[in-house]
Amino acid sequence: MSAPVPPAAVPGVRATRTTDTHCPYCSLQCGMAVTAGDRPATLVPLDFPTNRGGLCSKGWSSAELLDHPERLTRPLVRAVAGDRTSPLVESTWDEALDRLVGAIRRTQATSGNDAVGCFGGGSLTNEQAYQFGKFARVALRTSAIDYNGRFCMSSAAGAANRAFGLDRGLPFPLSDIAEADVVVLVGSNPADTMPPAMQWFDAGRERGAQHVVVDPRRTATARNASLHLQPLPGTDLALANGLLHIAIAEGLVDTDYVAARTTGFAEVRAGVAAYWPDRVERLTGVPVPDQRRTVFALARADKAMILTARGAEQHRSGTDTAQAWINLALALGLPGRRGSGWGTVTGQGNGQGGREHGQKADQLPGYRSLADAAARAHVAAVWGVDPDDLPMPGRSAFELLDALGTDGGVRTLLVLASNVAVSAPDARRVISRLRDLDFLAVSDFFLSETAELADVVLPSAMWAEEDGTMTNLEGRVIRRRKALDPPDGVPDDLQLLATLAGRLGAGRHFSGDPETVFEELRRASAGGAADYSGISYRRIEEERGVFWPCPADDHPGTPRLFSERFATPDGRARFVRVEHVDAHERPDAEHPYVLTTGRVLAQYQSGTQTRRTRSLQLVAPTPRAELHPDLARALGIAQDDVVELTTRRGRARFHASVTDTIRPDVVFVPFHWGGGASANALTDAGALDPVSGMPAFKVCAVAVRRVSGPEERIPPPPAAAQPRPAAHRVAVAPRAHPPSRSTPTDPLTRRTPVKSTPRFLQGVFPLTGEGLAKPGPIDPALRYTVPAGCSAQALYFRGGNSTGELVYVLLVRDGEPMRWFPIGAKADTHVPLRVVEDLVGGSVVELHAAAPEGVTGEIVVDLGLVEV
Ligand SMILES: Nc1nc2c(c(=O)[nH]1)N[C@H]1C(S)=C(S)[C@@H](COP(=O)(O)OP(=O)(O)OC[C@H]3O[C@@H](n4cnc5c(=O)[nH]c(N)nc54)[C@H](O)[C@@H]3O)O[C@H]1N2
Ligand SMILES: Nc1nc2c(c(=O)[nH]1)N[C@H]1C(S)=C(S)[C@@H](COP(=O)(O)OP(=O)(O)OC[C@H]3O[C@@H](n4cnc5c(=O)[nH]c(N)nc54)[C@H](O)[C@@H]3O)O[C@H]1N2
Ligand code: SF4
Ligand SMILES: [Mo]
Repeated sequence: MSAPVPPAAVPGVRATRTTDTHCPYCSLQCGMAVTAGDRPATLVPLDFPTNRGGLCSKGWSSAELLDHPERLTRPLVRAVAGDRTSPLVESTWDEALDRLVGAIRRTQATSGNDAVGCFGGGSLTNEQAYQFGKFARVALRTSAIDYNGRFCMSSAAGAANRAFGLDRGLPFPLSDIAEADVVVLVGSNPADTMPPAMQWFDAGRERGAQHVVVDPRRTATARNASLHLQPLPGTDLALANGLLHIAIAEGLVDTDYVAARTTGFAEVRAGVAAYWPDRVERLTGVPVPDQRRTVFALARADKAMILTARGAEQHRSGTDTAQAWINLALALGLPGRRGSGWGTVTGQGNGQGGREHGQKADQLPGYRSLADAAARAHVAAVWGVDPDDLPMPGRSAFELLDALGTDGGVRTLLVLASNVAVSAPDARRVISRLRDLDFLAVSDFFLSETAELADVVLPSAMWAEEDGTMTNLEGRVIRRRKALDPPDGVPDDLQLLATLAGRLGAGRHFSGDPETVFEELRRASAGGAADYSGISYRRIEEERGVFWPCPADDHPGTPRLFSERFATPDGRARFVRVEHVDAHERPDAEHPYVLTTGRVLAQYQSGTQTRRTRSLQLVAPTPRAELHPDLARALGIAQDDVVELTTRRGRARFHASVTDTIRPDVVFVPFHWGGGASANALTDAGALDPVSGMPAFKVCAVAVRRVSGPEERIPPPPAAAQPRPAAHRVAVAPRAHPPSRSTPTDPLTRRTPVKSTPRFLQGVFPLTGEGLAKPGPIDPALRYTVPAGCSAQALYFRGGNSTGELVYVLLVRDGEPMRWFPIGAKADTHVPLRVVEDLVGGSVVELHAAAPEGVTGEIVVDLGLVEV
């Protein structure tokens, strides 16, 4: 679906081309149209069924990185081969690949095939992930391959496989959320992690739906909900068992459904008998009346859903926790009913497809098991190899990383699309393991913290420069389309693997052409749980994505699963009895608080990309630790002070963000930074989930101390990781009219090629109150006029209040207040704004404030807008 625009009449001006594709970042895979040609690429959102014309600030700014000055365009090797203290220098492809292939051969000759390992990622396309799994088993003949999804989706996947016989994150389209009368979100913060998805929740609430959010923080998602349960991290399993206890006691169980569609209820019923409400309140901190309201809401609703995400799942009992919520959903008869059920909100762009086609240590394509003889025979036949030559399952991600450089562990490692030096638990231990390797090769488009440690760094094409398929959070297989060429000579990961396989003597088994590889993936997945055999590039084009399983060309695909039967041998879903266990690390005198980690809106994952995105850096420039005002007061910490967090693994520093949205006994930090502010310098890898291998990212014991005032700088990560502003670009194209809302059937109306420019109204200003009912302009600088012919959208508002009183900031359009933002005494606020609200050309936007009469202090404001 590319629309070449005819060359302009002006001599010397080449054609531009607009291509429909999807955002590179999260699993929502928002549709966007990228225009490229004789000028820097620009983008506009598309009206795709998941985002319906919305994008978050990460999506809007994603094209900024395509020609970022720090983009890697040539391979890097060590100036002195074998000496990782010598600098990385540019080399030819021949030199870089010679060194990598030489290392692979040496390692395998001296230490065996399994001493060469592969580590992949959920941002790779299906074709790349599939080819990486095949590359490990066929070209390297190693069992050592796993990927970063182990840190992400593995617990939910383990539970879904156990309960339903199938792991597809959402067993229904996203739009079903709008139909549900009750939605319970457990450890999920889509208002920050998938903002455009909020329109489905908003639509539900507008119809009167009730939403319950279970999160130790009152997040932007929780603030919109009708009920917020604020448990201690790591106690979600006890809460779910407690809710089921109440459901049984109150006669709310759907006994017909349980009898007809499930097995194992008696055992679970006996198990939850011990989770009486008072005990659950003691374990979790969730008051009994709130427990009861939640169960009654779920049970009485016509349509009800339970969605879990990383907050519930990234624990050493993450699989059992997801199962506990599935047990509750089953007892209430929800899965398989339209507009109802349990689902997990997949995270990475291809977090779904990436976990289906063989990047996992124990897996073959189509979600087949590597240990299963029939599966080995099927896949080996497609690959044209002997099934006996396929290795057996290897170690899970952290186990693989923790054995690097040891006897019996991997000695030469190839990393594609993961930055484990920042994102793996106990990251400093992982960094030291990476240093123990004989040889490390990393493919990335920037010099990530992991790439900095490598012997060879291989540049890769970026999302808009490659073709392939992705599978979004709904299980919808979609097309990533190439909108422009990569920098000269830079391959995508599919081509890289094909080239490497050729050098290893296995070239005949591999192709660098995405559609050829997809055709093979179809055959390899045929008959498997994730069956793609009926899906083709053509069908994806024509049908705007196809939901798997799709076992035949004439099969319509499966938007909704389980309506008739579950994917287990007997067709019934399985209840599994699960028990609460205390977090492996309990607070004590030395480490008295609970640390949890997660995400902020304007940064993505290990930050390699978003920390380099200028407009996002302005929004979330520094890593901040959230602390409750009571805790801050007790420790003498003020807003923005530098604080040091210490756990049994290590220390890291953050600016304090004092906010009453968090439990007083919990500290939250984002994991998007490395160096001195590495959240994963603090987390523990000592307790992995026994089923999924998931580390306990979401809970450990921590001590907090004030280091200095806000002026102190946090020790920066190494120089190469520092974001540098992108070169300023001038749009050559004439400004087109702004995108307007269009119907879902009309994807073309949003394709106008325009440039999007971030705009900010921000700064620190003195404030003198004249009464809460008497707002006034804060400062003349906080005024912005949308240029004629353009439109703007407000993306977020952040504000901080140094006074001891509640103040309001108002977003004013043409003299009329549009939105009020309350900011508590000495508190701050962060409000994502609906990205779909358009401000038309000529509108004047201002920020005003109101404070009680006579109150003085300072106010920090930051309004992010995007102008298109
Ligand atoms: N802006 C942004 N968006 C992203 C990403 C990103 O890095 N940045 N990453 C993408 C990826 S890969 C993923 S996996 C998703 C993750 O998406 P989410 O799961 O929504 O994100 P998190 O912030 O990891 O965790 C969600 C919430 O869990 C809460 N939480 C912490 N501990 C507990 C607990 O023990 N119990 C409960 N009930 N809640 C707890 C946190 O306070 C947090 O608000 O986001 C995707 N989208
Ligand atoms: N403390 C804590 N740690 C966590 C989490 C948490 O909540 N708390 N969440 C975990 C979760 S859910 C996840 S998903 C992981 C993610 O952690 P990572 O695996 O580190 O994921 P990314 O940061 O997306 O890393 C991707 C890297 O690959 C590059 N890249 C992206 N796309 C491509 C591509 O197509 N090809 C190539 N060659 N390179 C590419 C990027 O530039 C980046 O450097 O972090 C986990 N770590
Ligand atoms: S929610 Fe944001 S990051 Fe996720 S796909 Fe959409 S625009 Fe990209
Ligand atoms: Mo993730």
